[in-house]
Amino acid sequence: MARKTESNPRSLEITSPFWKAWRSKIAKEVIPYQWQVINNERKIVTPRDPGNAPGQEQDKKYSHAIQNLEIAAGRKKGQFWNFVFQDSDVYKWLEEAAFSLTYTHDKKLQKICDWVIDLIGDAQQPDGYLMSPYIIKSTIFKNRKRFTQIHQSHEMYTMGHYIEAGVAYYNATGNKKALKIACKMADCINDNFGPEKNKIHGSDGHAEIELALAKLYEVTKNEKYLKLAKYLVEIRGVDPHFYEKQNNKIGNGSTDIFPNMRVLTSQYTQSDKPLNEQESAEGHCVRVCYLLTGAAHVARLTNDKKMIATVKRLWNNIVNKRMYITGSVGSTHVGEAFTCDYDLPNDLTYSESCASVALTILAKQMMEIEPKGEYGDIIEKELFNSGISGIALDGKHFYYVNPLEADPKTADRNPDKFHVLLERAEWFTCACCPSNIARYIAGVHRFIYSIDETNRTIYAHQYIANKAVFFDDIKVEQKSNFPWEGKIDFTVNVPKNVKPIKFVLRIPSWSSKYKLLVNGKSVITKPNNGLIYINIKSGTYKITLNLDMSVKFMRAKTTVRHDAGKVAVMRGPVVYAAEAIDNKAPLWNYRLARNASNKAIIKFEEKLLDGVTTITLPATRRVLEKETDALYVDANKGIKIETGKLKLIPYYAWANRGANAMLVWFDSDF
Ligand code: FUB
Ligand code: ZN
Repeated sequence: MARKTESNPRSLEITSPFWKAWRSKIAKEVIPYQWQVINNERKIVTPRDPGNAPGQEQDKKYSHAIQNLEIAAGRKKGQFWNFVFQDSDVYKWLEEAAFSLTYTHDKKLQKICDWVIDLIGDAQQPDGYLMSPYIIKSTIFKNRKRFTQIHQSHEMYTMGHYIEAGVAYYNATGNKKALKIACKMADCINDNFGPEKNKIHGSDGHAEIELALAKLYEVTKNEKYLKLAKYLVEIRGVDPHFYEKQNNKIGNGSTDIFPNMRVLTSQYTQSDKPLNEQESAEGHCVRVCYLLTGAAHVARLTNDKKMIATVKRLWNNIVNKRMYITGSVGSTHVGEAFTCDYDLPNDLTYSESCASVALTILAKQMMEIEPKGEYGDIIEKELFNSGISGIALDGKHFYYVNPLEADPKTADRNPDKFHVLLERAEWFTCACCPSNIARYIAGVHRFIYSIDETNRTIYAHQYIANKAVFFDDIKVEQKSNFPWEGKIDFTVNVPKNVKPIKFVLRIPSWSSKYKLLVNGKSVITKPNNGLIYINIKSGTYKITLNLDMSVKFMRAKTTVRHDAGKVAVMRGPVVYAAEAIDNKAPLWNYRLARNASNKAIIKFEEKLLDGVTTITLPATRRVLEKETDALYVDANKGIKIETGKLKLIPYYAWANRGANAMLVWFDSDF
């Protein structure tokens, strides 16, 4: 059966000033920094940990990630340290390095990566298995057999991350060993999991392997991997007590990998029922979004209509009812999870960086199923907001949790906010986010285009300036200073003797007004599902799209309690925030009048926060009352109001100038 597989531009060079700067920061600052951390060359200071606490002693000063693999490979002696999925920090670093090599061609880095591949190859067991704690067998892993507590072990999650890295490294450098290791791992999982009687009938407590196997299929075209991915998507929840039964065989929980995990419901791991029966996105956000990414990918490849409908249903639930305006998800730190529709607290949110990465890759898979503008809209929302708020401008500090409201006074005193940091941290003991954000930015090229070669259609989903070459030597150049300016210039060249193509542009949902010129002539056409289709015959076409970059006040649906009566400010895809460093605290006393957006002063400040466009708005402010004033007063007594200004910066850039209050939603008269 013909499969709708992914196709990529033959080459792509990002020229966008915004993304070029970010990607160069990843190459110059982030990759070397993270390498030092995972290779124990740098002592780290980790903050209070928001995630699950493991049932073993941790070394909070060093990562040990490379060292664990060295011990597993027999190159060094010692015990296993830190989180059970510590190996995945190496794999995500390897993937970010692989993506960076496509634009830096840095031979020195490639040498380190080759060394890492050899190390991984040495640590891998003859049957393909690799998970260092289970190979080293120290601490709580001493008498543990592999795959006996997959609720908590992350074995397939971790190997999935390697498979992704192996595929990326093979694609970037042609290193066959990297791919061979990935295939051996997948073979090992295939030998242990599947419908056959002698195999285990469950999937990892943390989805990831499904999407990784689908990727491995795309590069190898080996049907075995696709079949296994499908099996692992579908087996979850078939027996809702599967994990419980496995856990009970291990003991009463006192020696668990994560002793607190047993009390969580099966919804936490999306295993209360089969995916096709699930009506809403429940449980741990990253798990949900990774699972749906894998499910969407497999469903497209196998043309599984029922699963496509399931993924769409859950996608709609997430983006229409459970997502913050910045694109982040996860309303509670308890279980790092979704709660219920429209429960979107701005200060207590979890909004994990990994969940934003996960929602972006889910959107990418949705877009591959059906090229609608809404998927590109969400990718753009993530990219310019919660996706990059997880990393500091210095490239060496990271957020795990991305709140939309922060207050230094309560941050340290209110235990409900223990997970919210006012400044990004050097690292985390549970370090899933730092390398996830870095691989995301280094791999941003993946989100720009999708291609339907059969129908000779090229979709430009993102306005990230680039030069790309497609099938039949079709060349596209995109020039812009987005997101600060809304003029996007395309040059599309289709060689002579080549059949015509369709070139498709997304009209972002925030830009209902726009102007489109094709070869100087104005084109007036209504977008179809957020997309405009342009027929291109051979020759060179000049296309100019002018998007509406006016300042917009956004409100939430009236079902959202936390944002009632408030507005958030956006310009283009960028959500803005106020910080106390620019404005008189407390920020919650500011009020934006309905017409204030028309009086906005928009300024590109080159020296501020690596160069950002700021917005200054006329605002009123409730005067801060004295300590001696009564706590509650008759409202008829009125309140003193002063007029002033509110200065806003892009949300992603907050907390780069020391700890201070921050706010996204402001009182208004809407
Ligand atoms: O369990 C692996 C990762 O650690 C999850 O994706 C994060 O939420 C953190 O708990
Ligand atoms: Zn994370």
